[in-house]
Amino acid sequence: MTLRVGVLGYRFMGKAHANAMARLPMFFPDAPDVERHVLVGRDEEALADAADRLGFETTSTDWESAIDDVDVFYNLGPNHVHAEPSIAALERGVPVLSEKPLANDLASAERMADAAADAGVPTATAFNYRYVPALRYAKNLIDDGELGEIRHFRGRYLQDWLADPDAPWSWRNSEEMAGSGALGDLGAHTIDLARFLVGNVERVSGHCQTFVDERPVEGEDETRPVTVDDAYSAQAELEDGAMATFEASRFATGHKNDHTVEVHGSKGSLKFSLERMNELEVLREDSRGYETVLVTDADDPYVDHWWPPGHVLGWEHTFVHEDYEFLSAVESGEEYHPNFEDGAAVQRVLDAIQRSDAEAEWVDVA
Ligand code: SOE
Repeated sequence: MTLRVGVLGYRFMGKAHANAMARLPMFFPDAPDVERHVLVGRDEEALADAADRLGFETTSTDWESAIDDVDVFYNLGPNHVHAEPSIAALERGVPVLSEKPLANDLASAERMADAAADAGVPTATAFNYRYVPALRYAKNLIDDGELGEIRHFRGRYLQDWLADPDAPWSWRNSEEMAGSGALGDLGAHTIDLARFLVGNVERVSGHCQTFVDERPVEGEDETRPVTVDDAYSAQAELEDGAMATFEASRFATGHKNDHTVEVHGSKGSLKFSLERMNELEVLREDSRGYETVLVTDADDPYVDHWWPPGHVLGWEHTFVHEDYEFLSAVESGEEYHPNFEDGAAVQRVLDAIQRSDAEAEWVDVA
């Protein structure tokens, strides 16, 4: 059976997922047969061009009719567009992948998770960094007890694309549309990795900061207010008593897409950097220092689908792994993680950090 996929959104994430689907037949021969069936958007001319470039059969400017014509729906729109089309698709029994964060506010995320539970079909929240082979390898080390009792998780996601005050306004600067800034855009990834590698976040103390409070509108002679954070930091307690620190910024000059994770346990530690995404620094019990493991051996996660040892992978491969696993779950009907409940769990932490910042005190995660 061919899975007809409908995709809402055709810019950055549209290209990442269309590329991933195109790679499946060549590198994952046991993946479901997938047709990039309909591309959904508003601008008919831009949509037609995108459909041609991204390999879609048809286009539609009406998501409600599109979801009646597909076997899987990918919602890659801005955060405030995640809830309504995804819930409508789920009510029709159509599995949904939503880009992260799950929504622009907690209530919408909870409605999406409830709709997913009611529908009983696979859902995905697109936390693609779970699919970095080195982070899968890290999870296996932790789950096998190689690090002992986990005491610390430290996650940091630094970018600098808004350090220029003249960088134009976008939906990512709007609380109404995005829900938050660096916190939800970048922090959602790091908080999900904390859940993936160590455990749930139980309470937080957070700080959100906006450095530039209005930005020029591209092509217009006007500015719009920035109503979200440009950066955040938080300290947290994870289940089983581990301590966590989280940080993200869009103003970290010199850092382009610098996502780092460190975990310290009673028997060992590990360090990961997205800028060296094929490597994991590992400190094992009784060793004098960290060793650099190049996670590209044939028996390392996903590597056997690609190239011989040392022929490194890139950022886009995480989407291939993610779409392979999700679309395989859609075909088999098996449960998939990270799903909408995982997305809602991250949204509860985002909400708690915003409440803590507003109340200037520690806050339990709902
Ligand atoms: C923000 O610049 C961004 O594109 C995020 O939205 C993505 O989730 C992240 O993977 C890369 O940076």
